[in-house]
Amino acid sequence: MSVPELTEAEVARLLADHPEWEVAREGKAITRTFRFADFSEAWGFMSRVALLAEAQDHHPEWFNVYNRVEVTLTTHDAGGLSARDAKMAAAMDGLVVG
Ligand code: H2B
Repeated sequence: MSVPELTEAEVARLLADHPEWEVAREGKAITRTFRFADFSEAWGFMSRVALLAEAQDHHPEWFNVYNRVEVTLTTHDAGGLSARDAKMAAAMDGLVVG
């Protein structure tokens, strides 16, 4: 299934809306490192994201050590960034504020 890749302007907008994220893989992905109080908090976040990922059929790449979760988002079906990554980044940001 083919998904449209974000334009440069759309990527700029994504970064403006989500300043904690940065571009990786020569513009093909975005990354953010989340830090929590401890492993339990980190795993709780990952569990919530896992449910979102299944619901959205869009899955993060991530690396966890204790309280740290390094997330990379990209869309294989687009060969780069798509609206799915923007949506997932927004959802993840929403889980760690408020
Ligand atoms: N996750 C991510 N990050 N990118 C995709 O292109 C993708 C996915 N595609 N999860 C989905 C699943 C696809 O492989 C299935 C078949 O819908």
